[in-house]
Amino acid sequence: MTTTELGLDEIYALAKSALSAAGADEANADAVATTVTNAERDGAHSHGLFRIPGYVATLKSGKVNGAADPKPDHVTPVILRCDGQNGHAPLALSRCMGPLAAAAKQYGIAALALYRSHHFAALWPETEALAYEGLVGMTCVSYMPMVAPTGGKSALFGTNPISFSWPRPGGDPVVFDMATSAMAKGEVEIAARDGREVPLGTGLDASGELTTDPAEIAKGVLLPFGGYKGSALALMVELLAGPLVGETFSYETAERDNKDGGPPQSGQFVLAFSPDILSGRDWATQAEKFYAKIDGMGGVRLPGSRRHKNRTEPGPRRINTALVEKIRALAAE
Ligand code: NDP
Ligand code: PYC
Repeated sequence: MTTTELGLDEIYALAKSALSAAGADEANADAVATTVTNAERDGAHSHGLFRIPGYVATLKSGKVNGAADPKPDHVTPVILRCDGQNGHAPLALSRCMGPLAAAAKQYGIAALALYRSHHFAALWPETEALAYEGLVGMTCVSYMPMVAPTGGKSALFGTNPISFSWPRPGGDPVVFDMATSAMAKGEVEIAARDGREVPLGTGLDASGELTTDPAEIAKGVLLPFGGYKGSALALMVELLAGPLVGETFSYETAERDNKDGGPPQSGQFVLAFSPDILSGRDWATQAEKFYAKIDGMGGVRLPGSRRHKNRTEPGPRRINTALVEKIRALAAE
């Protein structure tokens, strides 16, 4: 793969210019470009610049409102609902996380229901934002059908990621962020682009047979991770990010989508809780002892630590050259 070196400021400017050229206003272009830049900063390439052509497609097709002005609405002191106004999710989320954290700090627990929103990113920005406020965070989002429930051979679930974060006073949180499919669709697409095989068990080809060829999986379906256990978690995400927040199941999402290749209208559920209020003891010291045990085991690492290490790298990031050229062309339109 040929790559081009770009600094984080160049990544941000490139992403923002393509979004602006497609009609996003300053606030929306800034929010999406920031999310994309932070993904590249952390080495989360499948949800960085790789997503810009899809974001742009939704602006051009008119599916997404590039001038959305979403604001959280307190339904109760601890329940926030936010109408995403059919914008891309990053602006709504950046405006909701502060009020959600404030409610959880005051009352011990708070939840956000985001609807009429278009999520195309990783989920750790949401849970990490809560953890840096000293809160435990959880979130999930559904998508469009790509994953066969265990026992089936046709797609019903989205890749339905779940993220969880735990705060570490004075340090980076412990955070996992994972698709409930054996592999995120973005990772499968990048493997296909780069000519790499994927592990057996990732997905089925169009005839329902296991394959390691990501291009064949694209014609078939992904499988849940961990068999029926991952399938149950994917089902949970369908419910939490669908009916619970006033949105659709992935199959319903796909039925109304215009198939422009970018993120569909969908829902997101975010939960924040305060260990200070819930625990009644020194939860942070207790958790640190647990992490020390994990670190002492050898060969084991905490989830999130790879990204946090990447984050400290000051230099430019290496981006697929064809992708850079494609986004430059979009920015020039
Ligand atoms: P990965 O399988 O790469 O990683 C999942 C989690 O496991 C990460 O938190 C990762 O931490 C951790 N991890 C990986 N390897 C180890 C290890 N050896 N030891 C301990 N922890 C480990 O992620 P996925 O491919 O499942 O998902 C990639 C991204 O795709 C996610 O950010 C997800 O939100 C996004 N996504 C978004 C969707 C959407 O609809 N918006 C849909 C599906 C996925 P670390 O990061 O430190 O490696
Ligand atoms: O990687 O599965 C994925 C994905 C879907 C939507 C955004 N990312």
